[in-house]
Amino acid sequence: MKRVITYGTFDLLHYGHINILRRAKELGDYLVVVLSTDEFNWNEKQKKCYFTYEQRKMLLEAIRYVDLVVPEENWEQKRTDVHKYDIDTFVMGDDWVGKFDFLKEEGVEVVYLPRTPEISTTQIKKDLNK
Ligand code: C2G
Repeated sequence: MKRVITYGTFDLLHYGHINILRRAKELGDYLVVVLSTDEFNWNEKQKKCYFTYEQRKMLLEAIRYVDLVVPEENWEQKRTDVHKYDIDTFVMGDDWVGKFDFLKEEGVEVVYLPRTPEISTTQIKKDLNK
């Protein structure tokens, strides 16, 4: 049973998010999504989410590729999360390339996948505000 983990805000869920979740799940049998809490988003990523944590969690749990959704509360928890959830592979979009290579020291495969072009939550908000 190969276990995969990924992190994110996943606000205004869109096909770019689905693409990374689908590809992440293809790398194993079980996918853990660590979802940024509203506080973490605001304090650490200056992101004001349209949907609350509970709403974003419910949306993710409805996706066939996702097996478990748990909260992301700080930048440091990745090092312990990979042991807590017995993870084999860590996956992020390549906008994060290199940022999490330290997880290899924890015996985890680190994979950065190409982002889906032309779609982002920020772009959706901009387009809707026109
Ligand atoms: N993503 C993608 N293609 C897009 C948009 C997003 O592949 N067009 C990927 C991102 O690379 C990321 C995931 O979808 O792997 C979630 O993106 P965000 O919700 O923007 O997450 P982010 O703010 O990058 O949070 O500790 C890590 C952070 O929590 C990551």
